[in-house]
Amino acid sequence: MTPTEKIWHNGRFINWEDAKIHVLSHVVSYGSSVFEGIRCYETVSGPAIFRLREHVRRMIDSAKIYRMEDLGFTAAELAEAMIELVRVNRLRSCYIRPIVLRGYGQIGVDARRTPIEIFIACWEWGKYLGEEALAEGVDVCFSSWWRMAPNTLPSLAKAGGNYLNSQLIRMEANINGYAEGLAVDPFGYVSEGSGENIFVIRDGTVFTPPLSNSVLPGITRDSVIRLCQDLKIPLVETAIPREMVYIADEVFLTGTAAEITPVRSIDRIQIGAGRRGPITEKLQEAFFGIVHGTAPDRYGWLTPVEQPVETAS
Ligand code: PPE
Repeated sequence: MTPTEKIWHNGRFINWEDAKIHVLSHVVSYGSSVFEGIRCYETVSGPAIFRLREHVRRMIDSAKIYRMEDLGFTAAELAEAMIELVRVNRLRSCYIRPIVLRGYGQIGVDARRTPIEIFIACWEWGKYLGEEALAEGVDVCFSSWWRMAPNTLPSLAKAGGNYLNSQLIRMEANINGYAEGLAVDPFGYVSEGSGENIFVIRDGTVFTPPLSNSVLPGITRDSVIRLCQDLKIPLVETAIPREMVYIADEVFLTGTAAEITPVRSIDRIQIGAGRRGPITEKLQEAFFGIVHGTAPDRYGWLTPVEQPVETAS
């Protein structure tokens, strides 16, 4: 990761290397953080942040689930901070990572009296599952680990602690030579990847697990559902048995980092023709058209970032 100049902390910009917390901050022992991952794309008319409002909303929702009810900043202020951050770091495209955490002040599990701190960083981030992934597809496996059971760790919250489960899934997959691991939920239904939602296509219909299968309510997932509706591609949100993915015509993963990544094999079983399928390609085209500004922003998904005008000295 190449450091950028500034990180936003509780309302002001500090230097990248000064963005530090005390080792006894609540988050270090107990994983008490919620966060987001947001992409800012270089478009034909300058940098623009993808679905900023929805990401800020999900972060506030995640915080509320963990009883962080007063963040000290409104949604509009947090969104403005992110736009400003991209601007001060003079980036044309980047990944934005806001983190809300329980800081230093009280020890013990009850978190209510720890101070809440907010950091927002950004950096340039390339292709998540490898350069070739978007065109060629990736090889994935089912993990021996499952996603969290309902009433254990809430999957609708994008909380730091949930990524302990993701780490187990991702490391196992990578060690065994796969690009990513998929997990089932505690009832054996397909849930999601360690950092992506999943879509399965058969006979022209797109299937994706509903939120009750322990999935993160992905914003890319929501975008793909919207694109399917508009492209008149039938889409069904339903519980998916594991074996259904093996006999699919196409499978793809969605996420801010992974964007829309085709899957060419699962557990070494070839999916469809073993490369990106036609519906996946059509959805990619629609998605990348909007985020790169070559197609109209029909849904108001982009927030432009005005870059500072370079003045000659
Ligand atoms: N499920 C999980 C578990 C998940 O982490 C992500 C995002 C998604 C689904 C897709 O959500 P969305 O980004 O809103 O479409 N994973 C982020 C973390 C990546 C990382 O390695 O860190 C991301 O894609 O930014």
